[in-house]
Amino acid sequence: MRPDDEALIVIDVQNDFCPGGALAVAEGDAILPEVNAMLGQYPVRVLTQDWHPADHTSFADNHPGAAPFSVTAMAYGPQVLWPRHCVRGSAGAAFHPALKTDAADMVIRKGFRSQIDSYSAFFENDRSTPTGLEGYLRGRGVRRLMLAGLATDFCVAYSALDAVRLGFEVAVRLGACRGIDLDGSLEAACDRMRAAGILLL
Ligand code: VGL
Ligand code: ZN
Repeated sequence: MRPDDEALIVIDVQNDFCPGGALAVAEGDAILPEVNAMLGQYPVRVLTQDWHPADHTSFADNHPGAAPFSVTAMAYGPQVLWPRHCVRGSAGAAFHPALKTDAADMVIRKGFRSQIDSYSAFFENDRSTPTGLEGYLRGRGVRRLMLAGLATDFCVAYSALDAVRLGFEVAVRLGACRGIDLDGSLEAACDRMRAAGILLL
């Protein structure tokens, strides 16, 4: 077992991000054996779940004429318009059936406000509205984080970057992550994480 002050954060291992899902990440389900093994090794285990209302503004089909994967300007900055995914309560929003969810201490849902997306497990995309995860981790005495999940270049990277900004020591297990890679976003995200002092393993 890892030291008491370490937490594993498993990002968005949901059906819609796995092959066959609405926003499938290539080989998204290939990370399951490693993620499940890691869930047995950390004293604090958190799962995140992308959880959108049907009228969420990150869905391209809520913007007449907009193409999926195009970028629009929101009050809080640029926002990619995604195919409709992870609608709360839908089969696509459920965790992948092979994920060992019983091992989790905490499940945090994000992206539940219609007007703002939330890639990060810590803050919504305005980078200031908290999800509450920081308080949970500090309350349990956590100082170091290991991240894994989907997608490397969006929810994993945003979570990792927010976590270092909050003062946590952060590592990402790249073998237990897969990326979307929109216009080179995977390499850009890895560069930003490295520059921020995040250990990419
Ligand atoms: C994600 C795009 C939209 C992710 C979530 O989990 O990386 N990406 N919503
Ligand atoms: Zn989403």
